Amino acid sequence: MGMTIAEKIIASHLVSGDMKTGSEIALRIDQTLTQDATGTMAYLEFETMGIDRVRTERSVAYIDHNTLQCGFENADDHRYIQSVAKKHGIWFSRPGNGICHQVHLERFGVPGKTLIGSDSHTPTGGGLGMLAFGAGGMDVAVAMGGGAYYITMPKMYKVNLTGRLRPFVTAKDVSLEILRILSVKGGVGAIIEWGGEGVKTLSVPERATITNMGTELGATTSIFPSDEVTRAFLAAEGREGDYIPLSSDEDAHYDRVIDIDLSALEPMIACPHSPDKVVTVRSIAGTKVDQVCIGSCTNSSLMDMLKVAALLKGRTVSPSVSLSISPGSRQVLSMLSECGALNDIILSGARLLECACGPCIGMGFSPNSEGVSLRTFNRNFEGRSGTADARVYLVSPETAVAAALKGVITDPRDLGDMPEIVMPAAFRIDDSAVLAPASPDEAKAVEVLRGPNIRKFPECRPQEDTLCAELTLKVGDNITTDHIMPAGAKILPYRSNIPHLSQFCFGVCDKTFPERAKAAGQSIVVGGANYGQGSSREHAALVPLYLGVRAVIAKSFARIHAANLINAGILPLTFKNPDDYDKLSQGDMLSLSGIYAGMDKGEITLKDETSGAEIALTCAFTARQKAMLKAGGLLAYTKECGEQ
Ligand code: MIC
Ligand code: SF4
Repeated sequence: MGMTIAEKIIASHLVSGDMKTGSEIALRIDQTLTQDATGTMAYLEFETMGIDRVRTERSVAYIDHNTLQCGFENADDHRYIQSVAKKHGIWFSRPGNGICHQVHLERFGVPGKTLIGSDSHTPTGGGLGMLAFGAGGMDVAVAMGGGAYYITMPKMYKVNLTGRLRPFVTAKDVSLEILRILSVKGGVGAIIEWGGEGVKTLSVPERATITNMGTELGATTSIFPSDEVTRAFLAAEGREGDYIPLSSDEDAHYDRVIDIDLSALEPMIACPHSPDKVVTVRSIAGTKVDQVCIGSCTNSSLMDMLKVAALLKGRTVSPSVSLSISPGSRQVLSMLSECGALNDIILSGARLLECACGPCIGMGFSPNSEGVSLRTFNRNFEGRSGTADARVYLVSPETAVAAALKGVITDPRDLGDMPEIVMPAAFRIDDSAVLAPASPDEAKAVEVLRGPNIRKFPECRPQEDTLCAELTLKVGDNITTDHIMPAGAKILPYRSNIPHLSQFCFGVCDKTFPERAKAAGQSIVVGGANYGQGSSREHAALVPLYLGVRAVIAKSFARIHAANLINAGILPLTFKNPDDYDKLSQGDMLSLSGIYAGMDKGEITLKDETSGAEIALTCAFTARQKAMLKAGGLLAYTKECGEQ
């Protein structure tokens, strides 16, 4: 039988395992990326592995999340990452050079290669035909050391595109449409491959918008073929030599096929507070808007920005709207400036922000209270903008501009004709903000610079055979890592300081949790379905670990978060019968005994000592995961068995 694109890349990178859906496979990783908010931890972890130089083909450290620098903390973290990168063979993308996924696509992504990044939107690289995964920092550290990346062999889904997008309908609307169809859980356990005739009509940045938001579907990753469009993009980046063609075989098998006719789509919008609450823009037109933000790793390419500039040209932003624009990279910004489009943006009254994540992760530009904010980003989780009661909607750049001009949600087709945009045949290439690592000889003399904000990560504890602990927090479905370990301008600077971060753990759900968990010494958290969706931040495991959380019991887990829990030595357990969730109450004393035997059997009985209820839990771990839990997490395991 023929193979899908993903299966071909998996087969050529398979280190161990059987490519059978549901089995554990290990992949050789060609490239890694980190960003600063997860990078400090990843490099601290890499350092403890005692390996001099990365063993990947290319590893890049980006600074793009924490660029506000309200105190010394961020600058210290940047300096640490710059020095550790120089010492260990990692390229360093300076602050201001752009958002990791945008810059990686432009300058480093290569079709057919594997990439893991300590950021959940790493699948953006799938727009170029890479097999790219978001992962926890520890997994990235291990991959930098030459170790394999372990995943469960996913199912294969195909989205078959026909037709062509009409004016004012965009790749973002395709992303929102698939979220409407599949929901934030619909991609779990699957790789989503985009194919069909319609693919040829989409540029690489448009494809990257779509693979970027595959993360919101919960998909393991998303990927496009590598074709003439890919070749043209790489050639425009001066990298035609990196091109290889990639397509699926005619008789490749897909577990599910979804058809989308691009010509039939219209502008879409995701309503608060979930990326899958999607309706047509037309259906809620007229809603008053206070703020509009354009940018993020989803929609900050040159094409996005040129369209925005053309629509803003000669017009003025509504007096009741504050509009921010953050181009995705220095390349995008310098090209906007060279062709004069930047001036059209400035003259419209827009506020120009740095080439960084910025408002997307609540680093400034929080909306007014009860404010309505339209954003071209990928996430609109409650509180993520930094304003607890804000209502955030996700839209395309075109819909964003329409709202910024009119002051109310507006179908962008009401703006008249779409100005014609001509894409330059070549991008402006200037890699001076990407610093090369020291040579192996010079590296010895490079000093790694640490500041007082860089603290040790918490000690992982080997899993014992019994656990008796209080249920210190019970939460509902679709809990995101933004609930577990919020970000934002006040908290993000402390990503390398777990003790400080711990005060904010689960702050969105229950501000009293950290104190309660600390007092309990060790405890258990209970969640609903899709627990831990969203970001790849391992802090959502390391901080609960620091607070004594030993197990999380949920109806189901998001992939990266479940891996992060195991990496940190915390037991992720699922209810065999999801209705049993209702039998547990916060404050109950829970006990598990015979954990080792349970792990071998794949099932264990939980005893609620307070109510007397007995509940069957699934603990289906692979041999490697069991060994990791027993050792006390991935780093302890790696040290113990010398695995790399
Ligand atoms: C996000 O979009 O939530 C982030 C910030 O990029 C995270 C990473 C992090 O928490 O540092 C992600 O998506 O992985
Ligand atoms: Fe940055 Fe937002 Fe993209 Fe995360 S989703 S990498 S915060 S731009």
